Amino acid sequence: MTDIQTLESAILAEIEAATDETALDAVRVGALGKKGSISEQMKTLGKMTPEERQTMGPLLNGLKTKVADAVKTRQDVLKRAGVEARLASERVDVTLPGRPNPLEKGRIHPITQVMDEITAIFADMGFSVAEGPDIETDYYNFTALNFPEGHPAREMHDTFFFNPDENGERRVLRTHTSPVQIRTMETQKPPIRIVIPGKTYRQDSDATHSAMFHQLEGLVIDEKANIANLKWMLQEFCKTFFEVPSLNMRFRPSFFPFTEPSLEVDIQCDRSGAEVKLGEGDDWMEILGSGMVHPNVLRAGGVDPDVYQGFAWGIGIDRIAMLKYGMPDLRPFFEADQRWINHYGFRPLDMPTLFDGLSA
Ligand code: 2NL
Repeated sequence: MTDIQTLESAILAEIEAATDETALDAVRVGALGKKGSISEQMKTLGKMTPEERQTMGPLLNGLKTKVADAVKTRQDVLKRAGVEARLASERVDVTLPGRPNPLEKGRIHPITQVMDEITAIFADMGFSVAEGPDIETDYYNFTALNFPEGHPAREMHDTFFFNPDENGERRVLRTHTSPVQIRTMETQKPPIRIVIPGKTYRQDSDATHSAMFHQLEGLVIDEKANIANLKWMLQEFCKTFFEVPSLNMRFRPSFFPFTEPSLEVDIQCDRSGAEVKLGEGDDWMEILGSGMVHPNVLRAGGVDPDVYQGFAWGIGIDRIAMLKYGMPDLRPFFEADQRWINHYGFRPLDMPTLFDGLSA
């Protein structure tokens, strides 16, 4: 008698103490399962006298029912508590304003847009895109590009120099993307047709110059690459990029250490109105630099100048972005002002392609 009462209060206490459904089920199995405490008691009925059995049988059955009922009641409580907890944790304020889809609200920076436009044009001409590190060695930034040691051109670039390392070598923030061309020549056999978009750094900044700016360079190397190819290709590029059907160009002799001969390229424009019009008028605007790759540069890249020749060019991205999209000031490019990017930015899914239009 007391045994059964003790067992009953022990089991009922365990049921009350169970704080989740798994714990409760363990209690149930511990009492009513095959080897549970109540089932063990049931097994003793067979060895009892008929009188004992007559009192113990109903008592144990009653206990069984009571425990089963208590488990069920506790289960309902725990289930409801679980639902309440979930409702509380997953509560949603349906009166909050909806979040705009990032694809609708986000904007592509004009620099990224212009880089994508230019790479789309050159990809169509069979070029691939190459990239390299922003931090370069003095060798890749200058020496391999035919800048003699101590030549003033090294200082002309207003280079950001790092402190010299233990070997006395000083690394630099690349002043142009040309080191990538040297690295490519070292690892790829001609013919080579690459464009290199990327960040470049020079220590001069004012209203029209930022210490970090963007350049896109191109390189073609094969056995017959020549100035006629260069001129045609740049003309096709300018017409496609500025989205004009025809465009006069002017090639002026210039100097870069890494090209010989070197040419600066102007495009026809009209500045008589409020805004500059390209492809009409009788004025000129400088747009890019180019030339035939200097034999010393080919040699530095492991290319034999007696077998191969090449041409290269470089364009300042930031400036032609301002020109194409009528942005009068360079400084907001890097100010992360939402109002500016909302005004001048591009929709993320409108990828520039030659068949859909570059700036659709
Ligand atoms: C400019 C002029 C230029 C190059 C860049 C180049 C690279 C190698 C060899 C030869 Cl590895 N040339 N690049 C050539 C001519 C001009 O850039 O005014 N850029 C904004």
